[in-house]
Amino acid sequence: MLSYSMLYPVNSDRRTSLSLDGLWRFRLDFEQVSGKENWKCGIKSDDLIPVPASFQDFYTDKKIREFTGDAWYEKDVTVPSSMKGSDVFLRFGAATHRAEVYLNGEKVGENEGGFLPFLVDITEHARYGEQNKITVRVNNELTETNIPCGRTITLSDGRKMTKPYFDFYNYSGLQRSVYLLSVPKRSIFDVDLSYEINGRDAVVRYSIKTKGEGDISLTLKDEEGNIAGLANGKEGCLSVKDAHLWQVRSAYLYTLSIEMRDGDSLLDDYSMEIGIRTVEIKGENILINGSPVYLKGFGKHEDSDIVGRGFNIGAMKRDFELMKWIGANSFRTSHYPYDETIYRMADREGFMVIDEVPAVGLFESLVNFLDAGTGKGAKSFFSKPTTPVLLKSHLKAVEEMITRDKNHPSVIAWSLLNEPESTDPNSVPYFEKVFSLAHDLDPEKRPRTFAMESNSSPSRCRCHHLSDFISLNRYYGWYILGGNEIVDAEKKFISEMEEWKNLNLNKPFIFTEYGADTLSSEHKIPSVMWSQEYQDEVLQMLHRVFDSYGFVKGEQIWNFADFQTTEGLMRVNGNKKGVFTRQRQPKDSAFLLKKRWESLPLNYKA
Ligand code: CKX
Repeated sequence: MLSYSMLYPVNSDRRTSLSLDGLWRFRLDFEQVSGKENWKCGIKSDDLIPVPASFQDFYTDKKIREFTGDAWYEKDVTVPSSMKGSDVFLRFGAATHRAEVYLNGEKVGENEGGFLPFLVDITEHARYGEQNKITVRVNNELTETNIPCGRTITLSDGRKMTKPYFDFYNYSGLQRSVYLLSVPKRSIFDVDLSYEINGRDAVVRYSIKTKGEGDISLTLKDEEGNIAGLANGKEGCLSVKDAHLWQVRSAYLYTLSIEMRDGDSLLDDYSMEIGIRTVEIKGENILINGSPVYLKGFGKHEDSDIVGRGFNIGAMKRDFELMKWIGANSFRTSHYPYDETIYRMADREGFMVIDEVPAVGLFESLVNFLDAGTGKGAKSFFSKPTTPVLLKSHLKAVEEMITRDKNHPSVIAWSLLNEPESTDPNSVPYFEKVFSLAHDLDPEKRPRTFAMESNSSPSRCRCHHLSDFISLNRYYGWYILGGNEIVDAEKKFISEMEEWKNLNLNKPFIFTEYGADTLSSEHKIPSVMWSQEYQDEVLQMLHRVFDSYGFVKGEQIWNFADFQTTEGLMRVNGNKKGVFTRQRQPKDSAFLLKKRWESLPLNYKA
């Protein structure tokens, strides 16, 4: 169990969540002098930077953009004296990839893992009613012992540089919101929920973990504010008559309010929106509320101009509007869990989310998109002396992701790795541990999967038996036999699909990636690779194959929008497989997909 509560920060009668977003002082430790100069007591900088944001794209100096090492952030904050007597925390939504936190020069916490929240307990360290100096050292080096994987080299001029084993830019910094929280000493710590639908009625099973003892009561209210269920005690059921179910693209959210009391006195109160729905896999079908669904949508990134991977609430809103316009109903949080606001929006808009842990780059290659796309380059990633340390970080991220996201109705599945080297015999015990932890932690026992690249073929992949549904990332017509050879790409694709079919897995398949790099500036008849006409041709070819296999129960194109990557010969200022540009305007393929997705019913191929 985690040492701190992952509950989303809220304000209530007994809880205060103060946002510390805004401008922080900022300094990069180019000369690695922060220790000698004692920056933990003060970074001595006038440079102000926005939080949340990645630091890279604000500056005009390439040495800053490509900086690898320690980035220091600092802010002076008054901790209100009204917080005295409560437990007081600093909550970081994400510090990429590791952080040390100091309060008034004293180390108060640290964390490794750049895409999930962590809390630092400052109850005994804060000066109440006075200004406190928060100083954070954020390190963005990549290693093979933390996810996502990569390595860090040193250039001839002494500067460090990251070499990701993944295809997105190594944006870093304080990329999500920071809060100052006060939580009662005896408090609600965690909430587990699961659902059962019986005809028109539903049962919400719950289990509440608390810190300290107290009497628990629960009230469930519908969207009109009417009481839909009441219960007492730490564990039990709420019976809901005539339940409004959370449905795909037609969400219904109840508000669950939890109170913890000691006699008449209110110790803690916490409210959250929940959706009543079930998720299960039956044979080749994915069922939501017992009915088969077909997934249409995207692999995405948190990526936008200027703020990089920093949570961008405007881009988020635009993305949901575009996903609705195009007829999508789902997305995968490739390749890391996203900001919590995005799941809250998905809950409200009725999108299905495949939630992915940041386990990407578990395949040693600096051009992983080429090696993985074509089936070359596998070594023995899970047989290294460092593998046990990597596994520990991976399990930690799985625990944090599931604890954080388990109560979102939008989350219908866990993706536990992206394009790992599942051909290595040692991948099997590694995967078994990851898959079994996810099962143990999820009160709803949602389906688990991992996204497989071309090396993970029907005959070579050793781990697909662990997946509840099979997720394929396939690039026929792009990395494999692109351009004029597309006719052979289709044949090769069909022959792989026939191999899968012959395995009789009796599981649903989803294409979690497919597509082609496309420049929004390029049009050409007849088509050439990189032109918009070619992107359409590839999609038409792939859709033909998807449509001819009944067990294919979803398609999530790569990618929603063009995104930033490490620079290189194969990347024109980023990966251009977006259906939308990075500025969120449509390429031609957006209209092709809109026509297709609006015509495919939710229960397509049921
Ligand atoms: N899949 C064959 C992982 C994504 C990449 C995508 C690409 C690869 C392809 C692997 O993170 O961006 O190359 O476009």
